[in-house]
Parts: sequence; C-alpha cells; structure tokens
Amino acid sequence: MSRTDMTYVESLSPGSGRCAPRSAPASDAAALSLDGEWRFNLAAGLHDLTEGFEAPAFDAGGWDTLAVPSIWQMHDLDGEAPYGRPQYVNIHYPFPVDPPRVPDANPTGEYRRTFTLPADWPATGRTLLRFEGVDSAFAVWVNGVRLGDGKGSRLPTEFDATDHLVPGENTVAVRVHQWSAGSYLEDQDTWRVSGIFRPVSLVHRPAGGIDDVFAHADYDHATGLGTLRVEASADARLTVPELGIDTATGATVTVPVEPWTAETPRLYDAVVATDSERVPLRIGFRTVTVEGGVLKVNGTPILLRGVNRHEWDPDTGRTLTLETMRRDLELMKRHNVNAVRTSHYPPDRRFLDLCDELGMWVIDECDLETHGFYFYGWRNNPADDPQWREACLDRMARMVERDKNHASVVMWSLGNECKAGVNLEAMAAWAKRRDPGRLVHSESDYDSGYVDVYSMMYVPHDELERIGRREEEPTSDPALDEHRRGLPFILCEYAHAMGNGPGGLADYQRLFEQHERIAGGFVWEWIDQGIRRRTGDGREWFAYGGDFGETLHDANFITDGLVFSDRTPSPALVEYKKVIEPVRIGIDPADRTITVANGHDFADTGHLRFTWRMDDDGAAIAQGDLEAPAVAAGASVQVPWTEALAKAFDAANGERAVSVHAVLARDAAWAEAGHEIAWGQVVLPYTAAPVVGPVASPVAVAGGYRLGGAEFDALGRLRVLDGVEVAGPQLDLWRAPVDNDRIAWGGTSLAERWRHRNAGLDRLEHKVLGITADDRGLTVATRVGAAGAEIGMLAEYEWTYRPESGVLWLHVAVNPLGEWDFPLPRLGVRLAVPREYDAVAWFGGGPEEAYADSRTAARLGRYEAPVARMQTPYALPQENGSRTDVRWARLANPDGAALRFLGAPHFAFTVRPWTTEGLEAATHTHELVERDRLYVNLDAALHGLGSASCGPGVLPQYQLRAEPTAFSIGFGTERG
Ligand code: IPT
Repeated sequence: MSRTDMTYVESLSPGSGRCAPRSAPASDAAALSLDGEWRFNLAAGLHDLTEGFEAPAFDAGGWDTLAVPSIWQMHDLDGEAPYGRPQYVNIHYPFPVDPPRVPDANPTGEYRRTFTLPADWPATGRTLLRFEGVDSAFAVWVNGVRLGDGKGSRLPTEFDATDHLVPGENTVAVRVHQWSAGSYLEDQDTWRVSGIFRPVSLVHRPAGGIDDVFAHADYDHATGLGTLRVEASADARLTVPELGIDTATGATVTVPVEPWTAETPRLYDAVVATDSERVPLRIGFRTVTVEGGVLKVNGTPILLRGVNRHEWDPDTGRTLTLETMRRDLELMKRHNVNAVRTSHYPPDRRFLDLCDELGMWVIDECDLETHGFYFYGWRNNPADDPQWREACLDRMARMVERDKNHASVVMWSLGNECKAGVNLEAMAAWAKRRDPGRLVHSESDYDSGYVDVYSMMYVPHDELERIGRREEEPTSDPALDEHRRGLPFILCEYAHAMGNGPGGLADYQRLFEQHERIAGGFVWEWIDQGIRRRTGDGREWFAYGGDFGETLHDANFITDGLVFSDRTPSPALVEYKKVIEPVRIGIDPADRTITVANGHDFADTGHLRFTWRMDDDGAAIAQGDLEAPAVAAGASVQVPWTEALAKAFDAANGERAVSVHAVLARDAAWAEAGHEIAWGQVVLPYTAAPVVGPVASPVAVAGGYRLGGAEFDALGRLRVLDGVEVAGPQLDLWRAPVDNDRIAWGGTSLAERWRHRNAGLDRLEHKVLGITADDRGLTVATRVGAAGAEIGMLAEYEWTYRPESGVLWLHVAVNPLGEWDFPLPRLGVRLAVPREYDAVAWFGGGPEEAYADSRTAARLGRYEAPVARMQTPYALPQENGSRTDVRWARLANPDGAALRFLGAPHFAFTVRPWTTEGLEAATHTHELVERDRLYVNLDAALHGLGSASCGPGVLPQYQLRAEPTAFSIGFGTERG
C-alpha cells in the first residue's frame, strides 16, 4: 500500500472533497449519530502513522477506545494521561512561527469505527458524513476510500459518502492532527487541545430535499409588519400556521407580527417542505441597523450587557453537553446578561438555538485569530496575506452559512486579534453581500474602514468617554475618520474578570448609559477555564497554565471568568448583575416615593412584581408588596410608599434601611417566579448613641498590663480578651496581591512597588516607641516599617475600657513617614483568634465580598456564614473575602461563646483560616493550609481592584492613599 499524501496538513487550502457549506437545517430526513466509542490510536507525528488503518480489514482490536465527541488531552489527567495533556498559551504560538509549517511532533489521532447502515436507510438521494468540529485538521475515509480533508476547527465540514457506503456494516476512519497550517489561524487565548470534539453524524439528503434555507425575517417598527422571505435550495412550500402564511419559498410575505428581541424572544414555528423533506424552522422577526451612528434593533437603540464566552467545561474541555450550554444561558439570563460574543469562534450550533429561544443578542465570531504575529510587527500576518485569502473566506462562509437563520445573531465578527488586512476586508465584503441583514464587526481594526461598528477592547474610562462624545483621536485618513466617527461603538472586551475583580464596572456602565453612541460591552470573560483535578485524598482543585508541565504557558491568565470553572457564580458576576440591572429603583425617604425606571430596551415591567422591606438595624421589621403600574421600556414612574412602609419606617429606632425588589412575576424559561432582577436600597444616616460611663485604668502586672478583662504583653500587644487567647491586633498594610495588583503590561505592577526593597509592605516590622498606662487607658506608640526601608508609619494604639459597656475600644491613629508615592493595599489591623470561633455573623454589606470599586452589589443586612463560606476560591489564591461597611461582626464557637467587633461607624471585615502570607504562598486552592487560628482583618479601607491584569488600573477615586488616618474598633465577648 502506498503512503497517503500528507501535504494537506501544511497546505494553506482549507480542505478538499468537502460539500458546500449550508445551514444544514434539522429535518425529517434520515440521520444516524456516529457519536460514541471509537477505536483510537495516538501517533506521535506524521512519521509515526499507522499505514492502512483506514482499510475495513484493518484490525484495530488492540487499540484503545475513545469517546467521540471528546478532547483527547482531557483523559485521565490525574492518572496516566494516556493521550497527552492540555497546554495553555495566550498570544504566543505554541510552535515555531514559520507559516505554514508545524512541528514534526504533531500528535495525530487515528480514529476508526464501524456502523451499520440502517436497513430502512433510503436507497435514493445522497448521504453525507458531517463533522461539527474537529481540531485542527483531519482526513476522512469511508470503507477505505478517502473522501477528503478539512481544517477550521470550530466549523462544520461535510463529505459526500454516498458512493462508498454499502448495505450493512461500514467503516469510517478519521485522522486528526493537532497542528496544521490552520493552527496559524487559530491562535486564540485558550487551552490548545485536539480531537473530534463536536458531534459526528451521517445525514441523508433525499432527492428533491431542502439542503439549505435562508430565512429573511425583518420587522418594521413603524408599521408593526414583518416581512418574510425564505430562500430554499429547492422549490418548496413555506407555511407559518400562526401567521396564516402558506406560500412558495422565494416569495415575500408581509404580515403583522410580534418582533423578536433578546428581551422578548418571540419565535414563530414555520415549516419548509417539498414532497421529500420537511424542515421545521423557528423564525424571529427583527431588523438590525445603524442609524445616525447608533446601533438599533427594530428602530430602538439597544444596550449590550454582554459577556465573552469561550466553550469550556472543567472536565471535558471544549466538548459541551446541551445541558451545559443551557446552564450557561440560564446563568447569564439570571444575572441580567443580554449579549454574548462567541469568543473567538462559532459555538456548538445548539447554543445558538438556545439563544434564539431564551433571548440573547449574539455576535457570532469567526474562527480566526493570528495574534502571535503581533510580536513580529505583524509580518506575514495571514489575515493580510493574499495566500491565505481562500482559507479566511472559507471560514467566514462556513460560519455565515451555518448560522444565518438565527434571530439571535445580530452581527458577524470576522475574528479576534488579527489586526487588519486584505483578507478581513474580503470576508467583510463577502458577508455583506451574502447577508445584508446583519452588521459586520471586527476586533482590532481601529480604522474600521470595512465594518459597521467601531469596536475596541480594554479602553480606559476617560478614553471611552471621549469616544462616547465622538471626540476620539482621529484615525489614519480623513475619509476613514469620518466613516468611523459615524459608527456606533462597542467594547468587545472590557473589565478583565481575572481573579479578584474587575473593579470599575459601575463606572463603565454609567458611560454606556450616558452616551447613545456606545452600545455597551462584553466583559472578558464568562468562565474560568480551569481544569478540574483531585488530590490523592480527593480534594478538588482547578489547574491552569503550567500545571501540565508545559514549557511555554501563560499561567492563570486562563482563569479570568465571571463564573468559576465549575460554573458557580463569582462575586464579580453578582456585581455585574447589579451594575447592569435593567430596572433602576430609586427610594426617596424625604418625599416618601419610589421611582421605578425601566432600562429595558423593549420589554415593559409587566413581567415583574415589586416588593418592599423595612430594616431596623439589619432586621426586617416589615415587608409587603408594592403596586406599580407596568412601565414602558425607557420610561419611569413614581409611586408613593405604602402606608405599611411609612408606618414601619416611622416605628424603627435603630439604623433604618428601605429596600425595594423587582422580581419575576411568573416563571420564565430561565428562572422561576420570584427570581430577583433588580433592587434598590436606601440607608438613612444614623449615629449610634455615644459610649459613656467611667473609664477603667490599666494595671501593670508581671509581664505586661491588664485592662478590664484584657491582658497585654510587655510590648503592649493584646494577648487575652476575657479569657480568650488572641494575638494582635496590629497595623496591617498588606494583602495577598490580586491578579490586578500583580500584572502590569509593560509597566511596574503595584505588587512590585509594594514589595520593593524600599517599601516592603509584605514584611513590616513593629517597633514600640513607648507605652503609657494612665487613667485614660493604655497607649502604645509604634513605628511600623520594613527592613531596608526608610518610609514607615507611626501607629498609635489607644485602648480604653468602660466596664459598663463591657467593650474594649481601640483607637488607632496612623501617620505616614516619608514619601509614599503609591497607594496602599489596605489599612487596618490584623489579629488572630482561636480556630473554633468559626460561625460568622455580621451586620454590614453582603452577602459577598466587596471592594472600593466593586461594591455595587453589597447590600446592608445581617448575614451568617461559616468561615469557609467567607473565602472566595480564586484558582490562584489571592486577597478575597472582605465584607464592606460592617457595623459589627461576631465569631462564635460551637458552645455559643463569641468574640465581637464593633465599628465606629464601620470597618471592612475579613476572616480566614490561614494567614495572608499563606494565602499568598499558595498557587492553587488545595495548597491552602488551615491553621489552628483564624486571622481577622479589620480595615479602615482597602485599595480598589481595577482591571490592570488587562486594562486600566484602579480609578483615582478608589485608590487608597497613604495619609493620616484614624479609626476605632470595639472588642467584646459573649459567654456561651
Ligand atoms: C485579549 C484577547 O482578545 C482575549 O482573547 C484575551 O486574551 C484577553 O485579551 C485577555 O484575557 S488580547 C489582550 C492582550 C489585549
């Protein structure tokens, strides 16, 4: 047997022997899934192939089996990892940049299976072998006959197998190469993994059937009429029973309809039929336009509250179940997300069906990224090299043809991080010709000559504001500039959700809402792309770049999602939900009214129910329903407080908070009735009664001092409080750097400045300057600074005890010494208490962590949680868990004995079973080691989070400046 021609692997050609791309609508035609266990052999490269493996007679009995669809590197990673391990690289190519050549070490999967052609399989027509996604290049044989080859990992490929199928048993063989010329077009920031990762099927095409349809369904908001024209590849009949439509395909019908929007995803069931095939379609009528430089759907400007979504599952990688896709969308809808950019490739097609059904604006992005050429001045960039034109156009056509019937898809994106180029221009032109009904988007084409929206990523707030006013810096040439200035703007990526963060979301949202030109943005990114692992003793953790021994990798830059790898929402998603809530609720205690402003673009508030709640010192004393009329999109209404609310408000005598909640009135497809969409809360100014009563005097005792039930050592450090052993509190300026502190693109990161030899915030020493014990209390003056550093802080601790209240008060005065030309991570005190005080309760902001620039979602209330729940499990451990505006916090042991911390008026509160140093040292969650104590931080303030790991840092108003600061904290105990 002669060796097969392998030149296709490094050929620029997108494939051979393939069928023309089409939407491939589901129909009543015969189909056979070929998913399941296939025989599998992993060859090391093209030098190591199994000759003749495609022949029906080949005996693969000794081979392993592997599930199709699946990613071959995702198997048994805690064991032998028989098919290699995933590699994570962001921008750099994972192989030498020498297009179109790829390494000899080119893992190649050889797949084989047999199937029985069903006895009733039609004898006429054609039979296609369909692959939804194979990464990255592959060749296909049926019964030993080569059908062709393909590239374009996240796009479908079909081959005509008709002439090579036999009745009864058939053999299909597929050879899949990890690397190919196509890999140069797929340099996305994600795990580099391989295999037949989406479904495979055999589909029958009846003679006279409908291979393809293109439903054009527009909506005219002025008349309320929908216009429908369905093009079909064969003359067919179109019926839409609900609309009374029964016509020939190709004909244009205009009828009154309800439009489709992401908020009101109205779909009409239609059928396109010939004598031999019946194709059901779901049609949504909508019209996407740019008018006056504003992005509109159905004549109304829309605001995209979006996320970038990679397809990822911590156990199966890029292979997702339908349930996982639905789960993503349900989670998005429940968190007020209304738009998805399918970064950076077309998703599994079933995801788009769900977007149509549940309602989501989609930017469908082509499988194209050439980011690695950035490092070499974009020399030889395939997106700008005519040799790659066919490959680029092929990808665009396969996306558009597959997805053209989805109402949810409002824009075609040419790709990501390809700079600009002639091939992108050709793709844009092709898409506009083929589908004038959608807009064209391209990331990183700043001149925007051939696109319909001006799009950028990670733009800082001030620049965004200039863009919003159409006052941005001019682009290269006046004609282009004029064109661009007339375009709507989107942030196709912003607010990098890596680790703890992002901060500044609310500030972005304000700009989006202020400037009509800005159609919103897409947070980077939806999910942490961690890989689930287990320790020998069964503890779960999530792996990131470098955890599989990769030599070239980008570490935890892959865990930057709004949901953790296991899809639990991170605090960032909770924050985003509040920031983008589509209804704004204002509560005015002065004139006792509530304002409901409907920020939906289309839906009125008829689907919502409103409730109110009156809190007195964090405890609900009354609640009830609020009658509010349905408010039209974009409108607002003011309603008076109910009598019951006014009465409860007047009756309260502690700190008063009024809250109003907008919840779903009825079950939706994605959440149950009662699910909260939006809320408002107003907290009335409140001053606690001053602490009075005589002050106790400290007593000098052997080895230190005693003040009431408090015992201090000779250096004035609190050691025992009412019999409970404690250590500290002491000034603490340090936090385990968050990714946004740690990463600075090309500059000096904050963490580097903090750790600098001349600063040393991570290794502060405390020197006692003097201790005074007099009838006012115990005063300990200290200087806090690091070895080698000249700058420092004077910290004075003043302890007073009033026996009547049983509370020991600490007043801390902090004064910076020397020049502090950088913000502080935190400013507060840290102490240690016994581990058993595990039951946490607090009255303050919650329930999740909150930082200076990500605290919109924190609402005042009383909360309870065990210490474990006070930790946020970032894949790379880092500062987390601080609760904001805490009036009091309480740590109780199993006997009910408790330690209490009181604010004056409040503090930020963190409690962990490990030290900050332990948190910082751990590189994965399972490395965090619990100690026999709890570590409590009581902070006057913390520095914000920002988005510097990719984007702007902390805005000035959220920075923590080193300046004279004073704060007080009360310490008390309760007996069990
Ligand atoms: C940008 C990429 O488009 C995206 O894929 C991801 O890598 C993101 O950044 C960061 O996580 S590119 C960036 C270098 C501006």
